[in-house]
Amino acid sequence: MATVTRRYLSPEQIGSYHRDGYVAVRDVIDPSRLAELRRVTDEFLERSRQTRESDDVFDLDPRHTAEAPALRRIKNPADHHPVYRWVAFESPLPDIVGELLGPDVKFNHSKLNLKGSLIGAPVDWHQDAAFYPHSNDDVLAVGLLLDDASPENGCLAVVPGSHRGPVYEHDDAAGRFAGSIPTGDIVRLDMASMRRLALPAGSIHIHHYRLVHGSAENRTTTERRLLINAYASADAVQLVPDSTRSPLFGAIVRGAPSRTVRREAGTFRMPPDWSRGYTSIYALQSRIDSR
Ligand SMILES: O=C(O)CCC(=O)C(=O)O
Repeated sequence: MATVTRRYLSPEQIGSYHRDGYVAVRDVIDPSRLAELRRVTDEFLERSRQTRESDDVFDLDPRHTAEAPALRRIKNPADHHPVYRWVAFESPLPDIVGELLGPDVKFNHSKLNLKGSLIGAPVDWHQDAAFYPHSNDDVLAVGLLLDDASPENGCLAVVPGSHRGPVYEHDDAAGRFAGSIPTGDIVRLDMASMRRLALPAGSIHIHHYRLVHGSAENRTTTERRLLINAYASADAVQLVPDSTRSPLFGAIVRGAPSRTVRREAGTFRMPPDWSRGYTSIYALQSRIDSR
């Protein structure tokens, strides 16, 4: 059986991922690659000026204009530029994920969330598992910080240990999937233990896909950009159709494909079928009227 060589994570970091549902690692990407990622992301922002409506590449804030672009997400960035693809497949990220889930790891999806200066794009409390449930829980997301992230500019916030609790329904008062956990369930969580992951650019945070997490708006005059790549153990099978429509969905990033499916994830609500088109978490959450 293949084994995993541990080069990046200490036993303490691996233990804290399993106990708390998240772990942060500093200085994962070197400054020159980081500069390239920022430059390429600036180019996408420039390109978004020519776009009026969200499409397969850009998810636009309703305030977006050509003069003042308000791009809140680049969809499937690994499909659109070699440097984003490098992060997803060649950088230390897949090796680090292999140390947590390995040795056989597959790619799920990528997205680049942008919180422009004073624009915001807050993300309500949610669990990724509610969006793309799998047959087992060896599924996680890695956020690479392109800018220093702080509580003021909307760094990721997590509820430690919540990955060991239920996967909550993410519905609005009318029973429609709304992409966020209702307040009635949030108040039952240990919100006093909530942590805001303030970290320098080039760091990553990794969160378990059942972990409750979210982020506040950006109240500063600088940007907060977060490149997220999600991965799964090769024997975790997604229980809903792929909504990204990316050719990279399910590609093996480390090790080998699995000939078996591991089932151990328990019971939770199925999300809607987005196989013919997914908007974004921002669009879903903005529909919330009352709870
Ligand atoms: O960009 C963020 O702060 C969090 C994003 C997030 O949790 C998501 O897109 O699922």
